Parts: sequence; structure tokens; C-alpha cells
Amino acid sequence: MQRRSFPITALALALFAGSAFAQTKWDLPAAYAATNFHSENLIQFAKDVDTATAGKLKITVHANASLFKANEIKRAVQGGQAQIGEVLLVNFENENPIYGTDGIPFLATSYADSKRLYDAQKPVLDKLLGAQGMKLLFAVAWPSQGIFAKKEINSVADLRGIKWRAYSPATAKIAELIGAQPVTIQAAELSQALATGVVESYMSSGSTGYDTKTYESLKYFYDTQAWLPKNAVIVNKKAFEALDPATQAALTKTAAEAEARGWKVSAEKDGFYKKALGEKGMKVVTPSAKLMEDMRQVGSIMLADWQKKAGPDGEAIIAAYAKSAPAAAKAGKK
Ligand code: PCA
Repeated sequence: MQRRSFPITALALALFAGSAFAQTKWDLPAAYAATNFHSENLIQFAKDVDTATAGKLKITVHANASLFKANEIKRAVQGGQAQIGEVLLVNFENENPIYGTDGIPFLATSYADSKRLYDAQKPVLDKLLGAQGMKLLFAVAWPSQGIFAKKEINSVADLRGIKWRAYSPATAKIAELIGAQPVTIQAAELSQALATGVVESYMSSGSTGYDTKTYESLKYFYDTQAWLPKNAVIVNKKAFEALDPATQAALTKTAAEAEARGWKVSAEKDGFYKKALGEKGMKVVTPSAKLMEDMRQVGSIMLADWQKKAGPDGEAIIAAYAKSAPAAAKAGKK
């Protein structure tokens, strides 16, 4: 390589020494495809942060688990290897049940209910992440979770013994409860696992089915609408505190905008994904009453287990969630 030397000008010196132009660079590891709606939202967020801070804070998004695997991102942010990152909260349920709140089947099955559940979960989540040296910036729900399957299924008995991809402790627990064989695989490696037959079935959103081209391997999507797990963008507290107050405020404001935008896009794309799966040759099916009944039973076992593990914090979340239900829904439940 040719070596070139640049004259060090007074301006360059001022830039190096001066705080007026101090620029902070952050890496944001994320686990999903660059074309996924969450990743696109992160890229927009990074762009907006750049604008809002007049270039003082530069965030580089590393999608598709290219910097850290999905379940390593939280620890990377905690340890400061990455200043900021996007995690799937339910991945960390074994660390603390509160992280698994939004992975309990049939607790919240619509966007409106998931938003209320998030509001109920948030104070505890803030406390928990705070105690671990991190801070929650924003969270966005995935579309609702259904069952991808190779063959027709009319009850959970039809899933017995099959190779079941799990992405979280709860989805592995479902496999256990229905007698399937769980294998934990992150989304970035799912296409490969499907193509090689390591996976015959799994629960996730139409979004992940679409991103991973699941329709090339599996022919059915049972639209159980079981739960809407959330991706959360978390930041290392020390890294956040090292920013000047104006940059902190710009970051927080931009995060709130990204959260609102993310929920909106998720809801808008939910229908698009299912339609697209159908167009790619998949059968998008309303589950039979029996299959739903079986899955609801799985859900009630998991809710009871979770409540036992989550203790008073869990109780507070469930109570706040119930309290925020619209009057009509409350009356209907009686
Ligand atoms: N997609 C992610 C998690 C939830 C979802 O819809 C996945 O399957 O890994």
C-alpha cells in the first residue's frame, strides 16, 4: 500500500483536542436479518440519532447475529463489548422469569393487549436491567406466534416426536409439554437447519417464516396467535452516562419515536407476512378447535409455572395487566 502523509493542520488538531466535535461511536449488535422489520427500524433509529445529535453519536447496526449470537448480545452490552444492542427479552427467562413475561402463551395475543402487558412489565424490567448496569431504550413486539409444520396437524398429538426448533426457554418448554424434541436454533441459522432437516416444526411469527424462507421446507402455518414476544434495545449504563446531557436527551427521544414506529410497522406487516407465505405456496390455516384447546392447556400450565417462579414481581405485573384491561374485556371474563 502506498503511504501518504497528511499535514496536520490547526483545524485537525482542534478536532482531536476539542470537545466541540467529540464524536462517540457505538456498535449495535442485532440478531435478525438486515431486511427484517426490526433491523430496518434499528437502521432508521441510528440514522435519526445521527441527525438528532448533529453527528455526535454514530451507531452502527450489525444485523443477522454477525457480531454476537442472539443469546450473547445481552451479556455483551452488560460487559461493554457493545455499548448498545437488540435482544429478544424472552431469551433470558432462565436468568429471571420477568424477561419471559411476553413469552407466556395466550396471556396477551393482540397488539393492544401486548402493549398493555409491556406497560405492566416495564417498571420491573427497568429495575432489573438497571441492577445489571443497563438501561432499556425501547421495545417492539414481533407479530403473533403460530406453528410451522411439515404435515397437517389437528391436535398437539400430531406433533409428538418431531424435531422442534426452539428460540427461547419457553418454546423449548412447549416442546417438552407436547412431547416434541426441542433443539435451540437462533433465527440466523434457521434456514440452514430447515434445509438440512434438523428442524421439522417450530413456533414463531409469519415474519420469521418469511425471512427464513420456511415455505421452501414446511408447508403449513397454523395461525394460533399465541403470544407476541418483544425485541428490546438496551444500552450499557456507563456508556449512556458518558454522553453529554443533550445527546442523552436526543437518544431517549429518538428511542421513543423508534418504539412507536416499530409497533405500528409490526402490526401493519403481520397481515402482509401471512399473505406472502400463502403466495409462496404455504397453507396458512386457522387451527382446529382441538388444536387450540390443546395449546391453551399448554399455555395455562406455563402461566402457572411462571407465576410460581416470578413471585411478587410477577404478581404485580399480572395485576397491573388485568387492571388496565378495557371494561368490556373485564366484564366478558367474569
Ligand atoms: N421471531 C424470532 C423470535 C420471535 C419471532 O417471531 C425467532 O423466531 O427467532
